[in-house]
Amino acid sequence: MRILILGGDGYLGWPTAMRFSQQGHEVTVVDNFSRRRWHLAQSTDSLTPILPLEDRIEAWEEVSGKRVEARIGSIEDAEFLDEVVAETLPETIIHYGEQPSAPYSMRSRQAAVETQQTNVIGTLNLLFSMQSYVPDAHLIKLGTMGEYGTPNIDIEEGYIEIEHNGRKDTLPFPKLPGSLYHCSKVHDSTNIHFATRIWGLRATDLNQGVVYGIETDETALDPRLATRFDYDETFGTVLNRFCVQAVVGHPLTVYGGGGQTRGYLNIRDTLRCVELATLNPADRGEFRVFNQFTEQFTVSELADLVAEAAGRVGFDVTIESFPNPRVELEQHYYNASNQKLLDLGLEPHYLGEELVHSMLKEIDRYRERVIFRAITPKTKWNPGELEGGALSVARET
Ligand code: NAD
Ligand code: USQ
Repeated sequence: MRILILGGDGYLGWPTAMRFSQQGHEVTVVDNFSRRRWHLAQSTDSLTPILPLEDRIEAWEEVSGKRVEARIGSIEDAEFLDEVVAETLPETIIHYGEQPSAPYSMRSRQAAVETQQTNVIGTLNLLFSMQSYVPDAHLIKLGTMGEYGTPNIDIEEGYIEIEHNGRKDTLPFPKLPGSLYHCSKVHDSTNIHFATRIWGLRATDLNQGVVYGIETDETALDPRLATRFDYDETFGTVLNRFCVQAVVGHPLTVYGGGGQTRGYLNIRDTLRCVELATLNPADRGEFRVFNQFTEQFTVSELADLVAEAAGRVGFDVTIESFPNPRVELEQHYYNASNQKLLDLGLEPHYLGEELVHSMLKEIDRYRERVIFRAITPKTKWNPGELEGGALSVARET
């Protein structure tokens, strides 16, 4: 199959490219290296040393005998994207190519605008390129569980049957995004749904939970194939951060009460879910939504799990409650459905001590690279609380 992976230099995109290439698919990746630039701008870096894309591709060819093609440019650039799509004629497009951090989107007006410009306009451009050149291709778009927020009812997979004033309909599940990044994903979903209804495109929105993990089958083949692994307050996700904190002796940074519940999954399961969606495409005109996570945890449960597992292998771990920099519920109902990917054959890698131990071992190899000052939470959701008051939000911080 011809597969185009947008954001193929990223945490999830690079391992996905290797996986599909390993299976014999024709893979082209697109990236504009914005994620690398955002780190450079804030003087942070991936814990794992990552090679430049071309070097990764060469190393992969050497190890596997398979070639991944790369096109460098932004998906916000319509001319560039049209050219890539028209030349590669993908049957499946896997779209990871967005600004993925909630804190980044909340740090300033400029960062919020950049996030929505990158994400919403990039995806809108893609829909036009698909309509023009590959209307039959299957779009697999990485969305987020955070589109739904934390409503006081069970969360369904994309749609809910509603009865109102004696009439019934099945409608998109209500959205309560918790950051301007999460809002961009809601806007994307609306635009993609529109393109399936009006133009007859086919799409799967993977509403993914928080991903953790440092290794996949392919990255483990050679250190040169490592994917990025971030632990800083902007780009690191919570379990990856806790594991790094445990290794370097930083208190585990539980925000507020720690009762915030989210869906989580291992990076290996991300790859399998994307593969299952690829092998079982949506129909023409269908906007299919899968909730892509395997387990639910509170932040405190994750901290306890990491502290206990790390303690057993000799790390001295403390847990600290930090004033919550975000505006979010710290105690709430959370019960989300995730049946559809299980029905397609997903066999989850559940989080347990063994998995945490393997992460700690890998992280320990790179402990000298950890930048301590990048760990403490700084980005606040409420502008009024920022130093200098609301006016300071209008400027880049
Ligand atoms: P990432 O930042 O590592 O990967 C995204 C890649 O896209 C980066 O390499 C970046 O340079 C590239 N990119 C961004 N804007 C681009 C543009 N305009 N043109 C071309 N390339 C562009 O992030 P990730 O963690 O791999 O996440 C991938 C996707 O999955 C994102 O859409 C994210 O919102 C979503 N997601 C991630 C998680 C998670 O926990 N990592 C969870 C749920 C959803
Ligand atoms: N949290 C802490 N301590 C930390 C970091 C986070 O307590 O050191 C808490 C946060 O307050 C939040 C929860 O952990 O309640 C998850 O935070 P996160 O930073 O791990 O995840 P989030 O900001 O939600 O974003 C991540 C990815 C994003 C993806 C999203 C899936 O960066 O790309 O969309 O997870 S979801 O959470 O389901 O929306």
